[in-house]
Formats: sequence, C-alpha cells, structure tokens
Amino acid sequence: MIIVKPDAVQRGLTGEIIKRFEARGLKIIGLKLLQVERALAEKHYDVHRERPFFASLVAYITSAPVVVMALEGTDAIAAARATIGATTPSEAAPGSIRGDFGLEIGRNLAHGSDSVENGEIEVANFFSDAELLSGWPRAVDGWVFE
Ligand code: IDP
Ligand code: MG
Repeated sequence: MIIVKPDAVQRGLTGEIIKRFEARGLKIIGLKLLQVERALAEKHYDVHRERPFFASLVAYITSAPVVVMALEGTDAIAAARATIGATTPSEAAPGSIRGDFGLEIGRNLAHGSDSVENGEIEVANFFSDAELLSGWPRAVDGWVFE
C-alpha cells in the first residue's frame, strides 16, 4: 500500500512517483485520488498514536489530496520501501523518492507499508473490494516475473 502524500501531490510529483513503482515492475491493482478524513488518518497511523508527532502527522496527511495505490509483486514490501527511501529524507539515498525530492521527515512524500500483513490491512482501509483488480493479466508479466 502506497500513499503519495499531500506534499508530493501539491508539488506535482504524483506522476514521477507512480512512474518509479511502475518502471520497477510492481503491478498496480488499485489507484485513486482522495482527501483522507481524520478518522481514517488516525486509524492508518494508530501505531504512532502515543508519539509526540502524531497530531502533526494526522494534520499533514489530511491537509490536501493524496493518491493511494495498491501494488503487487515479488518482495513488493521491501522493493517499494527501498524505492521510497529512509524515513528522514535528508538521510535517504539518492535515487530513492525521499532522497531525490525531500529534506524533512514531516514532508517525506510517500508512505509504504512495512509488512505484508500491514499492507493488507491498509489496502482494506483505503479500498473497497470492487476497487481492486488483483490478478489482471498484464502483458509484460512474463518479462518481469520469471
Ligand atoms: P515510514 O513512513 O518510513 O514507515 P514511520 O516510522 O512508520 O516511517 O513513521 C510514519 C510517518 O510518521 C513518517 O513517514 C513521517 O511522515 C512521520 N514521522 C515519523 N517520525 C517522525 C518524527 O520524528 N517527526 C515527525 N514526523 C515523523
Ligand atoms: Mg511506517
């Protein structure tokens, strides 16, 4: 589960960010633009509820539209998180989304699930079953997956 966060949408980086996951071979099975409501933001970031940055994190993620994306692929969690880069953009590797476009942790452009289990929960929080096309036959699949 990927979120192109409000800063990235506002900065016109949505296409650039989607492009990187697509080019890597990850398969898009869900994609939409929405503005996250407070209740959904608090649910999504529930694990951080007691952290001092929780209020600003919820304010950030609800502040403007986001683009959410459900991806599938080999080791999709690890691949997507490497493509996003380290949580603190100033420390993220060049070539990663955060390393190429960000500086501060509170404006770090993209979210990626940290486990398959959490990914499935997060996808279910953001998408209805009808909005997901799992298993659609992508023409290049045989050239991406062995
Ligand atoms: P991740 O997005 O790389 O998985 P997490 O530790 O899960 O990082 O934190 C979730 C989000 O909370 C981060 O992407 C960032 O937006 C925000 N965040 C995490 N730690 C801090 C902090 O120390 N200050 C401000 N925001 C933070
Ligand atoms: Mg996280």
